[in-house]
Amino acid sequence: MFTIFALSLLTAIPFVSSQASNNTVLELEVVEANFQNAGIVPALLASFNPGALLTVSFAGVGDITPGQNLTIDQVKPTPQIVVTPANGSVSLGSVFTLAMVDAGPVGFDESQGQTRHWLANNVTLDSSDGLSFTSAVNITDYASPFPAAGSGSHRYVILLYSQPASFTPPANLSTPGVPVSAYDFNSYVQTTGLGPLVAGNYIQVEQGVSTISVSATSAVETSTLPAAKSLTSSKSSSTSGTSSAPSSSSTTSASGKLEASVFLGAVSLLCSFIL
Ligand SMILES: *[C@@H]1O[C@H](CO)[C@@H](O)[C@H](O)[C@H]1NC(C)=O
Ligand SMILES: *[C@@H]1O[C@H](CO)[C@@H](O)[C@H](O)[C@H]1NC(C)=O
Ligand SMILES: *[C@@H]1O[C@H](CO)[C@@H](O)[C@H](O)[C@H]1NC(C)=O
Ligand SMILES: *[C@@H]1O[C@H](CO)[C@@H](O)[C@H](O)[C@H]1NC(C)=O
Ligand SMILES: *[C@@H]1O[C@H](CO)[C@@H](O)[C@H](O)[C@H]1NC(C)=O
Ligand SMILES: CC(=O)N[C@H]1CO[C@H](CO)[C@@H](O)[C@@H]1O
Repeated sequence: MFTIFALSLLTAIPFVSSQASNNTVLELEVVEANFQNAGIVPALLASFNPGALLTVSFAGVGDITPGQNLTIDQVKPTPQIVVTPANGSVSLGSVFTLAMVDAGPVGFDESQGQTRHWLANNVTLDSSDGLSFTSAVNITDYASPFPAAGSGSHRYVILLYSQPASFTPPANLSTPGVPVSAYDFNSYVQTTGLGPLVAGNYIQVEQGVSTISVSATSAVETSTLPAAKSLTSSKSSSTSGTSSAPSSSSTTSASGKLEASVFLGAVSLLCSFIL
């Protein structure tokens, strides 16, 4: 048993070094799997196939993992956001709309829309592909999450859309300083002509003890994602036993990322041991 495992690790060695420089592909798959797992797809987004990673960083917290649970204090500062294309073929564009919406807890009835916590048009990129708001139209300034106590773990989804030249905002969302309110996010995207969706990420914030019941959650198994599997693509036997793609609702991405690095760490450790 161990021999087979060790042999499969040996065959995986050539893939390990290339993986180190291509974490973006695996990280994108982790984001996509978490969007599925948390029901963001299909409840908020019909589909989610981003060409880039949206790295969201809060002062005092650092880069978040998709779906990370944060406190209301941790999310008070406006986050810094950086966009990383999956590969050299992805063209990001130059003008964007950034939106953050409260999509409620998993299973929330979104038929009445979502709460607008941040909406900026004419966002651009700085020389490091960080979002720049210098010439942005800040429709709704970043309003830090503050979900009602006992209302469950809310999903705050941050999305970056390409903003075409034909973009036309609705009259009541066309000037800066519109306060937080509910709106039909998908209708906004469709009627204004935004798209495609470039990148996205999300956080979870909860206050108090939830008085609602949410559907059962299961962790995203990072090692089952295609980019992680390509690490071990030359062995087919040992992956077949693991559960396939993520199943239903919610998130454990912090551990997902951890699993990935633990997995890679274990591979390199064993490799150095074997060699
Ligand atoms: C680049 O990344 C995009 C988005 O993940 C993917 O659709 C495309 O196939 C990739 N292209 C290449 C050449 O790897
Ligand atoms: C828009 O808001 C950002 C903070 O999110 C701020 O840095 C920027 O100066 C604002 N842009 C304009 C044009 O007011
Ligand atoms: C926003 O950008 C568009 C071009 O994409 C431009 O036509 C428009 O004037 C800009 N709005 C402001 C307020 O700068
Ligand atoms: C903007 O107007 C539409 C109707 O045209 C309304 O449904 C929507 O709630 C309004 N949004 C805001 C933010 O006032
Ligand atoms: C985040 O909080 C939710 C609800 O409290 C919980 O179900 C989930 O396991 C937490 N996720 C992580 C990654 O800690
Ligand atoms: C081996 C491989 O796929 N390398 C890619 C890693 O990602 C960069 C972009 O970040 C690509 O340019 C490489 O081709």
